[in-house]
Amino acid sequence: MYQNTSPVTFPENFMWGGATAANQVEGAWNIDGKGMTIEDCLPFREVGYSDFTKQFAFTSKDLEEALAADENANYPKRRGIDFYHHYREDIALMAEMGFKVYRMSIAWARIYTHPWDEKPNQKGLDFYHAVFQECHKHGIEPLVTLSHYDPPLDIVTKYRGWYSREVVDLFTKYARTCFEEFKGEVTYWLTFNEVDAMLRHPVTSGGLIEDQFNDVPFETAIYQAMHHQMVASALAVKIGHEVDPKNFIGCMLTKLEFYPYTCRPEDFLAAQRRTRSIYRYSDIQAFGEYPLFLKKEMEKKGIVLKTEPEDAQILKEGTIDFVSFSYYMTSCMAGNTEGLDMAPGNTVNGVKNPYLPSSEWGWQTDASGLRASLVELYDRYRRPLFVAENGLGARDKVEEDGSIHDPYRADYLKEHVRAMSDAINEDGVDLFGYTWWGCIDLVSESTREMTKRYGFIYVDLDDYGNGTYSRSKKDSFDYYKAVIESNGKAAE
Ligand code: BGP
Repeated sequence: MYQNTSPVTFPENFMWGGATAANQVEGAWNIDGKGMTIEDCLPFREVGYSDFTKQFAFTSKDLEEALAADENANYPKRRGIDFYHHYREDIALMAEMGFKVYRMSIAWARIYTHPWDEKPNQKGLDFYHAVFQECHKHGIEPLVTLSHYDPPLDIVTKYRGWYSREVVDLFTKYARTCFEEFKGEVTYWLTFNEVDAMLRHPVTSGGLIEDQFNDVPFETAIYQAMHHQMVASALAVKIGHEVDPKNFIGCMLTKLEFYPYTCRPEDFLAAQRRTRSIYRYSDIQAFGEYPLFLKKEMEKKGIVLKTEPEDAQILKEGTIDFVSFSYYMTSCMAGNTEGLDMAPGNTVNGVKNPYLPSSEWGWQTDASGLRASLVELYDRYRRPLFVAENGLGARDKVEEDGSIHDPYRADYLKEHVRAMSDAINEDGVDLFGYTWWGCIDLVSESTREMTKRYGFIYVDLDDYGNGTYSRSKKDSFDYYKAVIESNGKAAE
């Protein structure tokens, strides 16, 4: 258990809240003009969690099957938790916990049925207006991610995902529509969720299906697609600032903390190398240019990017205002991993740390790692920080009277709140908000299951779509409420 080293206190206007993503909650995948996304095509697979490559494997054949599937086929993202029809109730529950901020994402394919359409889909715009108005009614500030893993399917089939330069224009058109349309309703924005993730799962982040790339090495296609996202992100930041100078726009990276497995120098170097690799793309978003170590990495791999003469200027002009990140766990790195136990994460493996507990899904929970991450990020970027995701996926048991006792979730929260407080008060980190991931149960990104639950709010739905979709409060609901009410003090 993380022991705080000074009293738990937070700045007066600290933004407490929770986070979700459109593709994991909305459902309503094919109504009111929503176009299909790649997420709608990901089937539920009974392959467990330890080998994420099996979960993320996706071929053109899988796509064909998805397109031919009837309504009995199990594509969990198509139903989500039906937030589309429950958002009023859900936001009211968030308000009851005292949320100051709700991090959510907009589904590009709901705003443009086809990304090349000239006009946006009015029903999609109406839906998000209604959601934002509902938030404001309760005094909740929306924090909106423009792209949280759900490239429109048209992008995949017509352009081979973000590999094609045309997608930059389509995305910036969509971004402009959002900034203009929701001006005054949204001021906190993120461009791409876990911006580094395309290197780990190119399908959901970039819409890249490996077997469609016979003319170019797949790795090159990934780096090329990343370049396009960087240009698109910078352009979106610029447009956002032009449309409303009040807009405060951040990047979002997967903050993974890696410890050296032993004090062997080669283990330290392995950990340092791995840690540095997570900054490849947020460095571009923060500093406006490719870091030298990324250029070297591409050079070594023989990757030559296709760029446009204006790209360098675009990257320079579109740097972000704040840095947000997801943080779940830490793991270890070793110079030589032979014979060592590996610990699974959602999409990242490392050597298992013998000093840390693991969640039921094998993620090694570690509040000290959050404190370390905050320090590292602040020292690197000198920008305000925001914890956009943090949480514990666990199996919950519903008692006969309907109650759900989840002390493990409250404990996880308590420790991480303590660690944030120390980072602010002792380490001098500028942190202005925290959104618990999956504040309401939702479909897992890596395994597409409902069994792994993050929420303070329980949703009656299983991995196969059985259930009433009804919402109920877990014990942790009251605990988070107390934490927010006391501005963190309840975690002391
Ligand atoms: C992050 C993603 C989220 C979310 C979370 C938990 O990587 O940004 O979308 O799902 O991880 O992961 P999982 O759902 O696989 O448990």
